[in-house]
Amino acid sequence: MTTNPNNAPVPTDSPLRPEAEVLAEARRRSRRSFIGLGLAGLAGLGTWKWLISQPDDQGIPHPLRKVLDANGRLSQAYLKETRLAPEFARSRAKEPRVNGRVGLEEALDPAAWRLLVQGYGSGKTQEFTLADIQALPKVEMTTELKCIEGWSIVVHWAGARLSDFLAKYPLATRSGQPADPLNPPADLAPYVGMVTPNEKYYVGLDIASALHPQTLLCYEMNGQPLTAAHGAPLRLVTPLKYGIKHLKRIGTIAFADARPKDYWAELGYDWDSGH
Ligand SMILES: Nc1nc2c(c(=O)[nH]1)N[C@H]1C(S)=C(S)[C@@H](COP(=O)(O)O)O[C@H]1N2
Ligand SMILES: [Mo]
Repeated sequence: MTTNPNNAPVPTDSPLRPEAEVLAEARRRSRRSFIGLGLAGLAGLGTWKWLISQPDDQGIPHPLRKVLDANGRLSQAYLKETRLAPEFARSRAKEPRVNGRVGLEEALDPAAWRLLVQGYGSGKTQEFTLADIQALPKVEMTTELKCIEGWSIVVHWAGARLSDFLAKYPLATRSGQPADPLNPPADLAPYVGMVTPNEKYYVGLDIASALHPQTLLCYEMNGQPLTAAHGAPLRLVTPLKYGIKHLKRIGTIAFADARPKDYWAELGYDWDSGH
């Protein structure tokens, strides 16, 4: 591919790795994390001994193959994600480069901005102001922003947990029950999609990733309100996933039964894009 919508122009200090190579690595990484998740879940059910006694299928114990095939469904079944992205001393935080401006083409008036959330049950759209998000418990974390291009940077973020938002405003369930990540109701939406106000950049997340304690609706970066280029007034930060999922300038959040469309997945990257 010769075009690079993620980051044009390509900075000379950071050679862009060929996409095929990045893609292959992303696939290897995601396969590894599926295995980890599958083992954790099955061991929890006490089936580990049974599992390893089963005949191999291409070098992988037979039931594990099924786990790999069912990875998406499996991750939804285990909302208790025990893995956390590493956190760092705040003094290590740096200003990230601006990377990716798709969906940020027009100027935006922060006072006029509203977060639109389409309820899973009702299908109706509810509006929120930035003050509504800032009224939720403020969570700060210093985590690594990793880009699929091969660079990463430590950033201090502040915002509200998406899980706190969805506990207070129960828009992710058909019944209107709060979305509790530790005891999720059966009618919880399996997927979340987010798009910029102009709908040019969009990401999809499985609900387990959306309710993960480090998945934040962020309004501050390194102690300052987000700048327009970094996604003001509100962006997604989800440090177990690559930067491509960290949608800047959230316009609408909606819930879905199938994987929502995802900008970089359409260009061939791994839909989950975890690391
Ligand atoms: N709206 C929008 N959000 C986006 C992108 C984009 O092109 N448009 N690029 C993503 C990518 S690839 C990365 S690495 C991060 C970079 O965030 P930063 O610009 O704050 O460093 O934003 C992500 N969010
Ligand atoms: Mo990126």
